[in-house]
Amino acid sequence: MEVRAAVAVGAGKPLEVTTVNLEGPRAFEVLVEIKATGICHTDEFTLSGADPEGLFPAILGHEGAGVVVEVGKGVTTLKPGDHVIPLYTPECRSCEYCLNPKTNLCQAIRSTQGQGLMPDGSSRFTTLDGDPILHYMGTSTFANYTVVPEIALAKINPDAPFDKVCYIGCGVTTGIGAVINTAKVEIGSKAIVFGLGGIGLNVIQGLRLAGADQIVGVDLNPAKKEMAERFGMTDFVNPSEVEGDLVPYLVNLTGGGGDYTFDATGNVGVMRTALECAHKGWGESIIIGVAPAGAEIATRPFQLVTGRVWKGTAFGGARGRTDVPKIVDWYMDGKIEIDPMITHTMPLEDINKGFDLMHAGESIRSVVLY
Ligand code: NAD
Ligand code: AHE
Ligand code: ZN
Repeated sequence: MEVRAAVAVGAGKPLEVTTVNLEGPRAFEVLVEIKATGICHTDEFTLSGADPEGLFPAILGHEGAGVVVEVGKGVTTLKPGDHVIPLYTPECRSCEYCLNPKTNLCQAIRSTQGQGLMPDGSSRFTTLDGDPILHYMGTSTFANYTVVPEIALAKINPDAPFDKVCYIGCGVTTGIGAVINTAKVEIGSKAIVFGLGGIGLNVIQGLRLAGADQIVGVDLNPAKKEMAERFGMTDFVNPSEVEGDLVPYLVNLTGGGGDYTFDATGNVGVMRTALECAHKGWGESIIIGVAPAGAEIATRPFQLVTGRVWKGTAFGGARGRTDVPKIVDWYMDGKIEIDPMITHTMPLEDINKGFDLMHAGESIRSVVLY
């Protein structure tokens, strides 16, 4: 079938909105009509050329929600009409990783997914001339129809609004999950969050949910302060206004350091600061941000010898088919908020404006409505 898609044709180039061919679902695959998709900083990271796994031409997008249109042979858990959120971290429930409660990193299809291919090693997308176009993160939600493996779809409450819950496909789950699943923050904790964008705000919302007492937000953009306060931030720090080293300033502000600190910037210098302002003896620092190809983190080993812990998290440690429907229900029950964070919406034709707003620091989440 012919579908509308925003194609990433090369690193640093604007997406090209055009009509492409999409082949129907093969065995264990599902055709999904995407109704809405968020634009995450990771899409920008890959489009910029900073992603070591970035391939072109490809259809990016990994924060979508939609409806099942057709299922391939062997699909047993989904049927046409089901409402779904595509998962860039699938959940096969049978690989060594899924069977280990210590991780959410299902590896059943990771190698083909990283090559922009479906699990059988081929792509469903081609140009109208028949040239292949690659998938991205197994989801390719910057198209109004996409094909996704059955194990990479979470079935959700059919009453949930697509234009809001698409954000649970990455940002909401990553931020809240980093607090609940990865850090396992206790009531009364003190926390420091670096980067108050689409992910950091959800870390803040997760910290409030977990009962943290002090939630310090750090961002170079003062325009992020107001929204972060709305979601539970107790103290705002703009590093450009701090005289001297940021680490002792934050250690002093938290009375010894954060019990938990989070990087949601992707900047390796910030990751070091986040680790070093974690409390001596027990502070844990969680890396969420994705750093460019070739970037490395560094600190004095003494920081770890003296009890700080450095951790990372992908998709907030969530097992998508199990956890995403629950997070959708939390939204429907009013336990978490999403609507104010979706600051801009646009049709697919204007998707590049969403990237411009992100670059300008003017949006939290832009959502494309099909
Ligand atoms: P965003 O652009 O919405 O927000 C980033 C924020 O960081 C902005 O508010 C910006 O002003 C701030 N910032 C940048 N440099 C800073 C600095 N030096 N000090 C303080 N603040 C700074 O991006 P996002 O969508 O929230 O994504 C944040 C990061 O998380 C990205 O690196 C993204 O790729 C990554 N991410 C990781 C996962 C995961 O599973 N690990 C999931 C989603 C996103
Ligand atoms: N491909 C990059 C890494 C990108 C990355 O870390 N992706 C996160 C999700 S970011 C969502 O916005 C992730 O889930 N990583 C685990 C995985 O298996 O990809 C690189 O550096 O090669
Ligand atoms: Zn993302």
